[in-house]
Amino acid sequence: MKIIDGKAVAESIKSEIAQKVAQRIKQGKKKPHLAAVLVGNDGASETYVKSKVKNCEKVGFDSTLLHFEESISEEELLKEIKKLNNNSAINGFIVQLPLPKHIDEQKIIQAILPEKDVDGFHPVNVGKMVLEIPSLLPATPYGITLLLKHYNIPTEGKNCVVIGRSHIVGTPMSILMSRNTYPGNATVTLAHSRTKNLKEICRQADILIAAVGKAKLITEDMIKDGAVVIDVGIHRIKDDSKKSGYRLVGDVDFENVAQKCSYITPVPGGVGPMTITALLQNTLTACEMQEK
Ligand code: BQF
Repeated sequence: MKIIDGKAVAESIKSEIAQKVAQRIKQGKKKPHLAAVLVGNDGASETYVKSKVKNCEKVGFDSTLLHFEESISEEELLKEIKKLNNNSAINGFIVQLPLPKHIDEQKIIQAILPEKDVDGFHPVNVGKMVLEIPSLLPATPYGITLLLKHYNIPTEGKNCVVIGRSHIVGTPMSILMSRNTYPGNATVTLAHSRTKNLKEICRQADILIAAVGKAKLITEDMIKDGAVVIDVGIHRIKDDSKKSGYRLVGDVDFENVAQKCSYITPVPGGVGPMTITALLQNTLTACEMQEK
């Protein structure tokens, strides 16, 4: 069994991005510039956004954090999105999800200029992904493809089971694994909350990608011997022995599942860091595309 070191792969790709930025500076080009929009005061969201901004600094990007009160109206937020669309100094921006209930997420996502949509959530980018036209890919699924590539994990003709059909992870992941390229060419099953016989379906998986949103739901009895297990879950479990007061666990019961796997991603340090790196890569790509 091999533990996939997402943190190390993320660092290595980030150093490549940093080199490309240094090269750009030498050629008299601008630094890529990412903006992040944060609404309200959710602790986890604040942590994620701060980490994104910090990672921009690490690779030499410019970054801007726009923090609005929970009470901002949909109309005001749409105005802010338009400003970012029209600001040629900003190459890409994200709106941290989830948004407060009084704001329609789809309306916000659709207001983002597709060329600046570095989260890859806009319908134009989703459509391009489906049609295999080069586009900005959703960060978490994109990050997972970078991990599979880095470890040279075969995917062609494999049974891939994706659990969870969110628009952010499960749905795009199932599309990427079905595409006629590497990584891809897998036979994909998309399981979800209405799926019957989840255990039997999972046991067929050569590659199991868990994005369920339930801590330790995936147990060893659901795993085929030698499977590749990618854990997208991230749950805070109260732990008074930690400085933060919590520890992180995934959707997979790591201790027991790991025994049966050929490869497995840990939580933390698996998919999470790759999500951030994929976002940085998208920002560089957006910047380069805008120069053409
Ligand atoms: C790690 C996210 C749920 C809902 C909205 C590194 C991150 C997490 C873990 C991170 C996530 C999860 C992000 C680790 C961004 C991934 O070391 O294991 C990084 O920052 N993520 C997000 O922006 O929004 C979310 C999960």
